[in-house]
Amino acid sequence: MFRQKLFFGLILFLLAFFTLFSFNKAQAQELEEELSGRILLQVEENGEAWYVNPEDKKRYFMGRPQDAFELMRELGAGIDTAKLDQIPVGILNELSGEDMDKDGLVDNLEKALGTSIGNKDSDGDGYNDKKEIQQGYDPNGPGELELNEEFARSKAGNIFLQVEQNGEAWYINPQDQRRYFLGRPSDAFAIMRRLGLGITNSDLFQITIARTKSKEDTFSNNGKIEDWATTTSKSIYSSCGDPILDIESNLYKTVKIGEQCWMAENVRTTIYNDYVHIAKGPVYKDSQWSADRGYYSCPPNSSNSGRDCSSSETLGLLYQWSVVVDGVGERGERGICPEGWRIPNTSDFEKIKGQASELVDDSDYAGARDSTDQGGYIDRGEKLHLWSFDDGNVFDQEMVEYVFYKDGSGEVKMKQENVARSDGLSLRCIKD
Ligand SMILES: [Ca+2]
Ligand SMILES: [Ca+2]
Ligand SMILES: [Ca+2]
Ligand SMILES: [Ca+2]
Repeated sequence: MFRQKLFFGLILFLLAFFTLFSFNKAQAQELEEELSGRILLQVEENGEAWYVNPEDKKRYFMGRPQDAFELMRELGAGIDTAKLDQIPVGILNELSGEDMDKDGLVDNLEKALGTSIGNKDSDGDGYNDKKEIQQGYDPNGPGELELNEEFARSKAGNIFLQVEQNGEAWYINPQDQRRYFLGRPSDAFAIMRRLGLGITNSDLFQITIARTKSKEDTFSNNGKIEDWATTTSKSIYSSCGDPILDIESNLYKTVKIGEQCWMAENVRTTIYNDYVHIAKGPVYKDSQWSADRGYYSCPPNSSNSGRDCSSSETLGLLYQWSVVVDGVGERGERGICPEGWRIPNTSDFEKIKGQASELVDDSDYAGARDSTDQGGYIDRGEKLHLWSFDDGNVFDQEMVEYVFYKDGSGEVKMKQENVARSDGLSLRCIKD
């Protein structure tokens, strides 16, 4: 037994040694193939859902219910009803809406299926509509449905839109090769999650991420880009002074100080650069804040609590150290600074000494969360605490921050301090 293990271990080692790259790549391809068309739920995070599109085998982040619904429509392909009818129907309780004739099929599903919404037994053969569909019989006439299992199998994982109807969306679940009606946005989200498969981060990360068109539509739908374009006659970053976009579509003004280009606003993303959500720390004072657990916090609102994120548009969010540096310099540039931007360090800050007022204005003083006070809020409206990318007092595991404030004469000043990793501070990124 031991010998056998040793033997296999040796083979694995040799494989890994000689063909590490292709081996990993093959493994990733196998995984993509296996998970093609599946909905994946990130069990090690907060159950974030991804869809592996069978077309390109890339994973698409499903986001919120409305995002997921738009994504389905974007990735869906038109199909004739005659073709669709060849795929057996799956029925889940997640579908909401009125069921007028109380036959167990909600009205919008019946409309998509072409059965009567006002008659339990559309064809009057003594068997109700739901029963006929579940057992493979034609609810609209005599005999069985003409199902084509091979066709259903070949379309596993696809999303179809009924072109002859109103574009109703269906998902072909790879597990049972049945089609599931996606209904309204909230239904679609619930159904996709219900049919989803839990996955570890390490497996998920092997599948390439796709950037979706709807995500980009969202940018422009928010009007932020147009606003910028019209008010500043500028486009997304090409030179300093242009706005820069983060992974979550937040737009930041930029400012040139000396030779450097800085963000002129505090970072406010709630997702890392690989689309994984950053954990939100407990809202009020909580002992969890005594350690660096990779939390972000809303900035303090006017009542000095973080119960809502209403001030984040102006003040940005507060992050613990490990969020800011997550993966930076190790497994690629995960982090939260946009691509091509980095965390400023002591020498960057020292270069702008005397020009601090060019970097911050009155609306930037977000304060901080103090981990020695269980994450209580301090300095709101008075100070801006920015992370610096340096080791501070190594013995105490402290890091370096720069604190911006106004002195007695109203002049903006900046000073360096040591700070606990577990504190929640603001972040500005600087162009590489
Ligand atoms: Ca019904
Ligand atoms: Ca009916
Ligand atoms: Ca019937
Ligand atoms: Ca029938």
